[in-house]
Amino acid sequence: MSTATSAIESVLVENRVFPPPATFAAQARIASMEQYQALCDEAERDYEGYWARLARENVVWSKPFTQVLDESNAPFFQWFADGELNASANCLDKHMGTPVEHKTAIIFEADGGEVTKVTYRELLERVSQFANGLKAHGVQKGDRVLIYMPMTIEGVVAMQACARIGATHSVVFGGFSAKAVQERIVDVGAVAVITSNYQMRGGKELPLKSIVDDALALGGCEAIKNVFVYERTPTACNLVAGRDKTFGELLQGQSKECAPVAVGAEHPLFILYTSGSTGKPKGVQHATGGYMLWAKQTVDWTFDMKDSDVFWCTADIGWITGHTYVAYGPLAAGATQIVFEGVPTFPNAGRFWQMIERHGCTIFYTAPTAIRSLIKAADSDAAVHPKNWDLSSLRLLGSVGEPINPEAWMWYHKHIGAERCPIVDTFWQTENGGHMITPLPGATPLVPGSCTLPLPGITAAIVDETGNDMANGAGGMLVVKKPWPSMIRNIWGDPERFKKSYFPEELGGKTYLAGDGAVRSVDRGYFRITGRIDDVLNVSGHRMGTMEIESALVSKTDLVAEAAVVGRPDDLTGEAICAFVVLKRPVPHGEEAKQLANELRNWVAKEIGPIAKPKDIRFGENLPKTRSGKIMRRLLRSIAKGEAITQDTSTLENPAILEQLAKTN
Ligand code: 6R9
Repeated sequence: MSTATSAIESVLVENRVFPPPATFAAQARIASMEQYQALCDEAERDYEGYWARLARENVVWSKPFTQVLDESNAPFFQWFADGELNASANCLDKHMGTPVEHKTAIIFEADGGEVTKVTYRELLERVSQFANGLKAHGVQKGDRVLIYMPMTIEGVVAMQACARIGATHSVVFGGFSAKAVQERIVDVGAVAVITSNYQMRGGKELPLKSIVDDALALGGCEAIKNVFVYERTPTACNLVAGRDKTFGELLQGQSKECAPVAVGAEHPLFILYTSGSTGKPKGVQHATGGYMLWAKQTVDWTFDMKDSDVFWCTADIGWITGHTYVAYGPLAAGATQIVFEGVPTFPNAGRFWQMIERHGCTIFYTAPTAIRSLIKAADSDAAVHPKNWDLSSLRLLGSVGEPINPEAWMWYHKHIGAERCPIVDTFWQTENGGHMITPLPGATPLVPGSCTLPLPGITAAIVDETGNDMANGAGGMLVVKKPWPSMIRNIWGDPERFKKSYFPEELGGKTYLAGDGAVRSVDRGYFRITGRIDDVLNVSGHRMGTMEIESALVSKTDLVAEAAVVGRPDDLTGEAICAFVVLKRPVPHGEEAKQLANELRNWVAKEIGPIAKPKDIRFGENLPKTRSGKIMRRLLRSIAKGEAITQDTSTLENPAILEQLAKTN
């Protein structure tokens, strides 16, 4: 926590304010700041009563709860613990017999442009059939299932089918390596893997199944009894007799009806791995009841979802945003949504805009890194500028994953939103389950670069190292003072780490520590996130632990003696990964340095995944260390940025090393 102060920046002077357009407010669920305030007041007056009301309104309970918040084993909080429900029934069954039954649930656009649509009824049948297939292969309530799938309807079906039978899914993003898949299989104790032969990205057929094969061959995965393989493309893949079954075999003869299994509200719906500041990725465990409540409620509030909307969240199901705002929330809200398999730049950087036009998208939710890369593309090639497409169907825009810089915000507002669509800059984390701090599009006046105010009931605050509230204008650590229903329940298999990471003793042991720095504006008290205060980087909206990358580098034992990884600001990706490496051989230069840097990049891609490849690798004969042997990361951060070192270096054991590292090899 001592690094908190380093992230504190001066208050952004941002005078532009964009009140909600009158036409938007006129039809919005929450249509004024008075209505917002009334909800905040309700939560403050009767915290449990407020959440109980929302839980009754947003969730279909097969057994109603009588308890609301249980703090007896804090910070292992429980919500609605004696209630029972099924997440899949809350997304599908509840719409049967209503006008939503025959409404389009998913408009799927494949990488190559083919479009497939499914209605809620069809989706229910596919999920049920899949669930029956899983049961027939011995997958049971409480089992963990690892999902390693491309963005497809089948990916959503696989998640929903697990939820339907009470199995806990753990989705791994398709960009992770065999080693990363294996570590997650072992940590989560999975009994089955659901994967695809290939995935299509940018016109290329990329293997997934063979990565699963490699993962299983790494050992420790003996609990895996079945690997179910979606045949996304006609290209054959290796199938191990007895263990591997195609989806055709899985679904063969299975009924399209399957009664949803009621689970307790605290039953783990999923475990999703995310990077932390130390050690291995953490398995973030979410509970069924509280998560479903917030997934549904935030879709209605933040996105003001209407029956006529065509919603598009571009996040992959391998990330939390793809869980809450693709696989669960929009379905629970009965929305029509677009699911996209491909990448924003294929066949060209106009793809997103073309798809918005083609499908009449009304609400578009993406990451700042995508916006920045499409701005760059539009600036250099008029043919992919959004003005070439009719974007008039849009009524609301959203941003997620990292701070959005005011320039990108303004471009998004002008060129995509035609100065007509509010932008919801939604701050939240894997651990939060759903939106935490975000504008409400019909109520909140917007300020570019600010996620504005916490949702009603979310007790976000900014404090110093001992938990004292900071005045507006003074930066500090972002915390949430009271538990909320969709919060992380545990780190799978590591309760001690859970307590230490999120509920530190210094803050009293019950306050949730987000790991981000933040500051509230003097005039409005609006929150602005200043970035992580721990050793977590945010590269293109993907969370990466510096320690994780360091461990990957030093595991190349024939070459690497020591490594330190820091982030530096990057115009496109937000942050870029910089590695400082000490080799077990003399410091290389020129071609040799380039070639070794590439070798190390590929090594990291193999150990973690291509998303973790360092952008810069610098070699030195040592790292800057204190006399007690601690690596001085703040100096490395300055070097990575290309800044002159102005900090005090008198405690350094080896000050000469700074000069060497500052030179590129
Ligand atoms: C949903 C998601 C969480 C970290 C979080 C913060 C950053 C996310 C943000 C934002 C500023 C926003 N972050 N949304 N920073 N403004 N609107 O991204 O979850 O992958 O766990 O990342 O992302 O640093 O701590 P996750």
